[in-house]
Amino acid sequence: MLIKKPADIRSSEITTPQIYQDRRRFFKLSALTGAAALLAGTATRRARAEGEKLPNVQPGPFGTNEERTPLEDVTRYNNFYEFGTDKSDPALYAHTLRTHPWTVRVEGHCENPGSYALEDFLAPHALQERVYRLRCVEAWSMVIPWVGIPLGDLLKRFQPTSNAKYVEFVTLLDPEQMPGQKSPVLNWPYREGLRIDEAMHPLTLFAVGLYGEVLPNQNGAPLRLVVPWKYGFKSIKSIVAVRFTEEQPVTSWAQQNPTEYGFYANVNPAVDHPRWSQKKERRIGEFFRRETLPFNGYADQVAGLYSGMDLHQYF
Ligand SMILES: Nc1nc2c(c(=O)[nH]1)N[C@H]1C(S)=C(S)[C@@H](COP(=O)(O)O)O[C@H]1N2
Ligand SMILES: [Mo]
Repeated sequence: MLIKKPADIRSSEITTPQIYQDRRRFFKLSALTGAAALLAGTATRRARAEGEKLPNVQPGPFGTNEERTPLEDVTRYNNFYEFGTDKSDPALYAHTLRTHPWTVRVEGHCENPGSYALEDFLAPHALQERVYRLRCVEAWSMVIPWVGIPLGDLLKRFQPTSNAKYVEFVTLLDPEQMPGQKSPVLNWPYREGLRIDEAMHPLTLFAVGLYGEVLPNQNGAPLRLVVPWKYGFKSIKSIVAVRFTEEQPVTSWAQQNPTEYGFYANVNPAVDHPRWSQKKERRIGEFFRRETLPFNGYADQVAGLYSGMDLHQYF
């Protein structure tokens, strides 16, 4: 028997017509608006392809004016273990990922759970550009102009209840599209999580593009998280589920090696990784190493989230 995988099914197919109507009303959509209209060609609902220009992107807050990492490096030096563990693997192999149609499941403690076609999930938010530093736990960094939507604005529409203390994110599980999942380097699917206040913080972004264009597959198309004050592994790619939870979610790297990777993973030059220092980093494309800044340079915005916490214990 041939069974469609969730990723192949549009929300209009999985829900009854009545529920679908209600959902359209919930999203106040008479036609595609906002991000959805920009991601799809408005008239046709055809998905914009990888690398296509995203129109009407407005500059957003919190940007850095540091020199941007060239597009070639942003798209050819990646961590995306679903396509291999070498930095060059994702650019070579991520083309097997089908990013359209794409469904996002919203689950757990919220008033509006359900499976949403990506277009409906993103509508009606406007797209912003945010130039953020991304600091990998392996002590390299980049400056990337993301295009996306503040995660908090998006999550509010699903009305998390007071039991929602954390948000869990899950990557697609499909070893045919993601051949790296055939080897047990991680406990698939890749999972990440944030405390609800971290998820709602205005710096936290759901990205759908970079350099003004639709997100390349190797960078986590069609939807990836960007949390610029945390090590890169928190910024989970190709997300298919968002779950509001009461308990702290189990996250892939913390599960794989709890002594080396913590749940919080805030960039912190004062807390070394057990196998290397975190005091400095190599900005991709530069020769001399730079000092790593607390919270990756976003301390003014986010240090308050952790006041009173021992960041050596909660690393
Ligand atoms: N699903 C998934 N998300 C992931 C990863 C991964 O292997 N799988 N790698 C993480 C790590 S370690 C980093 S540093 C960033 C890299 O993002 P970039 O390749 O867009 O620079 O993605 C993060 N998100
Ligand atoms: Mo990373």
